[in-house]
Amino acid sequence: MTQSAKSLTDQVTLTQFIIEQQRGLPDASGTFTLLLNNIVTACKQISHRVNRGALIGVLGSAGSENVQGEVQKKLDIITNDIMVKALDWGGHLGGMASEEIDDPIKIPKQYPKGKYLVLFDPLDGSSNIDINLTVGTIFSVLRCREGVEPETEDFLRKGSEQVCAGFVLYGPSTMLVLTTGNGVNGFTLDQDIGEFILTHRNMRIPEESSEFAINMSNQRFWEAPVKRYIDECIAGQEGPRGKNFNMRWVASLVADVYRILNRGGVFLYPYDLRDPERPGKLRLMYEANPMAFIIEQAGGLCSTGTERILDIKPHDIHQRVPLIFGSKNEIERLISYYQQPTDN
Ligand code: AFP
Repeated sequence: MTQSAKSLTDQVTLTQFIIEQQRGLPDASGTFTLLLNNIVTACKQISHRVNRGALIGVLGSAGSENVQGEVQKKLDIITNDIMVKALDWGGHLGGMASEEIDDPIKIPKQYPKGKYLVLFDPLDGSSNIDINLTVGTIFSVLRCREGVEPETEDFLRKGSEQVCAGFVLYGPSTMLVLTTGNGVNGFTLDQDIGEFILTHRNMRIPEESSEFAINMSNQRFWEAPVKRYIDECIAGQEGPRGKNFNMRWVASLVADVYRILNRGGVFLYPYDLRDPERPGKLRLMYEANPMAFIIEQAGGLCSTGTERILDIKPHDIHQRVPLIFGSKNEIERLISYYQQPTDN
């Protein structure tokens, strides 16, 4: 057998990986594997649409706003429908919640209900879609009380209760990054055979780094700890950190998270004083919680600056939070700045 033929037969598919992981669990019934399979099928369909772009007329605005008051892209609506249609019939879910939809989505009466809840952002970073930058789907899985019709309250659970979180990145290649609470693994979609293949086993975020990601245009609204941290980075070798830093900002959370998982760094979308009523930009249930689960499982830290993201008790399914995460040593430093008295 040639070397390349041998390595092809050694490839581990996502399904094989999940089944092998679940085999070790005494209560595993296979339901979770089937649920994940449906999520992945939806993401493959989304990958196809995103990839075809202008050729199939899916780019541009839909002329509507979502529950957050944000302009919806056609693909926001299409990808939301794909997720719902792929998941509602399977019998694995008690209900779903989408960043694009006001209230939780009920399972149609004709289908059986199951023991999980799924929350998703069907197309994160969608304002980048028309300029052909990386976008993604983010999802979070919680357990559902069996035999109940879940209400909004049933979704309002701390991130630490998630049983699985993941995201699919539609970039130069389509990648799935996944955790079930036992480390983080990355899979690349082999378009020829339509399977996700394990390519990045046990991803770990380097503890040290010298790269930061923040939307600098908000600088004048930042609180003192963030100003101090970024000022010190920018001061470089001559400043208190004694080394030069680099900056990156894709404005697509999935892409920024993926970079940090691979080469370290920090991401900051902190609380800012633009609108004191608005606690942050990113959404707890659809963005912060799943990413926090992944980041912590890869050895990083994820916080609001004053509280661990996974410990937040949600009060609203669409609530926003400040979000700070990345390499452990850098995030610990920034959290320590929040703990010191400041002038504002
Ligand atoms: P969109 O989905 O509206 O493009 O927002 C993307 C996002 O929620 C997240 O993916 C980015 O990290 C962040 O917003 C970018 O925010 P700015 O537009 O303020 O840079």
